[in-house]
Amino acid sequence: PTAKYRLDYQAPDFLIDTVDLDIELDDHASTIRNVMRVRRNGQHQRPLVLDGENMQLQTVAVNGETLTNDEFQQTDAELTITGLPDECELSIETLVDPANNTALEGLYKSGGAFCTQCEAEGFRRITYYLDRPDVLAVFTTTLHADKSKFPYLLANGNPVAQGDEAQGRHFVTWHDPHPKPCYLFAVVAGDFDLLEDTFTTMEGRHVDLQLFVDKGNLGRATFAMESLKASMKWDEERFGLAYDLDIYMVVAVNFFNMGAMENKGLNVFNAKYVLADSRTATDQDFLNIESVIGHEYFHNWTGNRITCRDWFQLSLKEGLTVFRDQEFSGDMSMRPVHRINDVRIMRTHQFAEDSSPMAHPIRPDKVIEMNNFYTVTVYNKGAEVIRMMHTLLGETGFQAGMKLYVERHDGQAVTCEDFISAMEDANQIDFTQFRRWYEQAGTPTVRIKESYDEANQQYRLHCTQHTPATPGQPQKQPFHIPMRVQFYTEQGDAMQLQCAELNDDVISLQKEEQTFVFSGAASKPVTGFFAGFSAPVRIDAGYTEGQLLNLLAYSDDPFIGWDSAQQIYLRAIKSAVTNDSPLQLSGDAIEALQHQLTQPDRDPALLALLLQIPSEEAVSGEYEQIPVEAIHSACQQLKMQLATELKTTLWQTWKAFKPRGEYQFNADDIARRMLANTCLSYLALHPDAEIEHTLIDHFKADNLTDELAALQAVVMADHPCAADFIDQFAERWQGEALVMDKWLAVQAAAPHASTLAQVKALTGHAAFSYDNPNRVYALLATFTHNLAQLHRADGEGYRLVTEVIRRLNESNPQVASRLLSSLLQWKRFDQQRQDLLQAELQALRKLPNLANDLFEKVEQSLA
Ligand code: BAL
Ligand code: ZN
Repeated sequence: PTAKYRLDYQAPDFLIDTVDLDIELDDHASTIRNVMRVRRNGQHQRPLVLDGENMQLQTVAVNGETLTNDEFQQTDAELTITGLPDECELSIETLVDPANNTALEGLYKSGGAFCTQCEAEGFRRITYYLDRPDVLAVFTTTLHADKSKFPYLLANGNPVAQGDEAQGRHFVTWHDPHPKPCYLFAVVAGDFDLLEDTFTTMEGRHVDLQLFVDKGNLGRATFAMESLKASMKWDEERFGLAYDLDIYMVVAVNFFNMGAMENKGLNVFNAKYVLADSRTATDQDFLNIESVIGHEYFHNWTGNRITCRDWFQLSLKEGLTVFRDQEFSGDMSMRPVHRINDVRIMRTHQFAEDSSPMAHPIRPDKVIEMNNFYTVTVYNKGAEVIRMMHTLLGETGFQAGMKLYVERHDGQAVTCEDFISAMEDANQIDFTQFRRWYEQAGTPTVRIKESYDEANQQYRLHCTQHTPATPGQPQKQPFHIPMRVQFYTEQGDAMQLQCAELNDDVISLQKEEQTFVFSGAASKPVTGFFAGFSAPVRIDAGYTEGQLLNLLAYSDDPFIGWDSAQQIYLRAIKSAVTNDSPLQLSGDAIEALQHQLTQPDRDPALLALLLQIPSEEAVSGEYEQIPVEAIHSACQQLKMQLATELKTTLWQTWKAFKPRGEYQFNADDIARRMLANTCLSYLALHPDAEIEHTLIDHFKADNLTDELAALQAVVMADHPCAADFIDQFAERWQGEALVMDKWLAVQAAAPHASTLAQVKALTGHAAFSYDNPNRVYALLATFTHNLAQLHRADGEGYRLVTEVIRRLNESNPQVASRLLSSLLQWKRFDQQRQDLLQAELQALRKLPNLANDLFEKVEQSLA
C-alpha cells in the first residue's frame, strides 16, 4: 500500500463533463454501461488513467469504436488509455457482483434491496472513473430491474422517463442537473413503504419529500420526516440556504457501514438513524435522528454544492456540517445538554485519538486508506475549529463569511484554505495563526495561574499553552485559542472586569506564555474558564475544591457548572489512584450535589449530567501510563459512595421525576426521564426490596427509554434482577434488530469480570451477526470502549477483538478497522499488557491479504 500526501495534489489530467449510466441490476452480475464525455485538461499528452477495482471489464469504446486489448492497460486498480483525442465519448461496460459485496462499498445488496455507498472511493467499484472529488459531472442514470421485486428504482436528481420492459422488468431514468463528484452518486432499488410529504422553499420551490423504509415500518418514519422539514426550514432561517431540486429522498437500509450518506437528492441512511417510535427507540435515538437527518440535509450546501478538492480537505465539509447540525440541534431544544454531550465526545474520544499513534490534524497530510480518516478529529474537532471561528467572529461575522464562501465557491471543489480566506475577507481579520488548527495535531493543555493585587484592584491571569508531540510533528507552534471567561464574586454575583484584550468575554491566547491584567476587581474573582468549552483544549486551572464548588453553585454557563462537578469527581478518582487509597469524595462535595438536587429551579437534564461521573475510558485519558485496575476500582467506589451518601435525596428525586403518564417526546419530559433514570442507576446499587420493586415496575414502562434504563441500571449494578431482565428483554424484542442492538450493547458495556465470557457467548446469539455493521458495533465496538474488560490482564479481551478483526479483514475492512482503534495505544499500558497487545498487533500485521485500512493503523502503531 502506498501513502498519498496532501502537498502532492495535482489537478486532474482529464475532466468528465457528463456521465450516462445504464445499469441492469442483477444479484451476481449487474451490468453497468457508462458513457462519458471526456475532455483533456490543459496542454499535455499524458494518458487517461481511470480508477477501478473489484469489477470485470467487458468493453471499452472511444467515439463508438471498441478498443482492442492492446489499446488499453488494466491493473487491479487502474485502466490506462493512451492516445485519446482532446475530447471524446468514452464508453465502458463493467460487470459487478452486488450480492457478494460484503464490504458494503460500491453497489451492494442490503437485505432485499440494491443500494450504493460511494464515499470516499466506492464509485470505482461500479465503473472505471476519475474517482476524485474535483471531477464534477452531470449524471444521467437509467436503472433496469425486475418490476415486482424492485418497484422503486431511485437515483440522484429528478425522474425524467420510465416504462415497462420485457420479462417483467422496468426502467426509470434520472437526471441530476447539478454537476457533482462521483462520491455523491447513488442508486437504490427495492420494495419499500413510502412516506410522502412536501416542503415549499423560501424561493417558492415545491419539493416532494419521500422517505423509503422496509415494509411495515411506516409508523416509525414520521419523526425523521418532521426532522427533515425542520432542517430545511432551519437552514433557510439561520443560513439563508434553500433546497435546489424538486425531490428529496431518504432511504433507510439495514446494512450500512456509516451513519448515513448525503448523496445528491437521494440520502441513504442506516435504518437506526431513521426509524423511531416510543416503543422501539429511546429519547437519544430520536435526538440522533434529528441530528443526522439535519447533517445529511445540510450537506446539500456544505459538501454537495460546494465540495472538497481532494480528500485531505474532508473537514471542509464535515467539520462545517457537524457544526451546523450541532447548532440545529441546539436551536431545536436543550442547547446546554447537546453542548455537554459534544464536549464529552471530544474529551473521551477525540482527545484519545490525539494522543494515539493515529493522531492527525483535522486536515491530514498523509493518508493510506481514506476510510480511516472519517474520524472524531476530522468531524468533531473540525466542528470545534469552526465553532472557534464563530466565537471569534460572532454570529453576524460568521454568517458574513459563510455568505462570501457560498458566493465565491458555489459549484466548485475547494479547500479548507478557501473557507478560511472567505471568513477572513468578509471580516477583515487575520487568521494566519488560527490556521495552525488545520495543520497541527494534538490537544493543547492550557495552564492558568491567577494572582490578585488588592491594593490596585488588579487581577492577573498567567496563561501557558503546550501541545504534546504527535507522530511526525515533534514541535508545535502556539495555537490561537479563544478563551471565554466569566468572573464571579465569592458570593456568586457576576463581576465585570476591564482588560484591553477582552473582546465580548473572550481572550485570545496566542503565545506559549501570556499574562493578562484585569482592572476593576474589588475582590478576588472566582473565574470560570473556557465557558461553553470555547476551545478544544485540556484545561488546568489549578482550582481548589472550594473554587470548583463555587463555580458549581454560581456559574450560569452550563459547561462550567457541569465541568466543575467533573473536576471534583476526577480529583477524587486521581487521588485514590495515586495514593492507592480508598476513594473519598469530600463532605462539601456531597453536600453541594445534595444542594443542587434539592433546588427547585434547576434543569433536571443538567442535574442528570451533573450526577454522571466520567467514564473509565474518559479517566484513562488523564494518564500517560494507564493504571487500568486502579481506575476501574476508583470509578466503582465513586459510584457506590454517591449512591450511599445521596441515597435519600436520589430516592426523593426519583419520586419527584418518575414517569407521570404517557410517554411524550418533548424537552421537558426528556429532561425528567434523564434525571429519574440517572437516580435509578445509583439506587440499583442498593439491595433494597422497595428499589427492586421500582426497577421491576419501571422495566414494564410504555417506552424504550425507561425500559432500557431499567435494564441498564440492573446490568451495570450487577443487581440480582439482571439475568432475569436480560432474558425478558430478549424475549420481548427478539426480531427487532435495532432494539436487540441495545441489548447487546448493554451487556458489552458492563464493567464486570464476566463480561468477556458473555460477549463471546453473544457472538453466537441469533441477535448477532458478523455481516451486519450495526450488530458488530453494538456488541464489539461497545466492548472496545469497556476499559477494564478490554484491557484484562490475561489478554483475553485483546484476543477476542483481534479474532473478530481477523474475521472481518477481508469481508468488511472498514468495520474491522474501527474495532482496531482501541488497541493502538499499547505503549500507554504496563509491560504485561504492552507485550500482549504488541504480540496481537504483530500477528495482525502478518495476516495474508491484510486490508489497507488495517495495515495503516497497525504500521502506525508499531512504528
Ligand atoms: N459523508 C459521509 C457521511 C456524513 O458525514 O454525512
Ligand atoms: Zn457528513
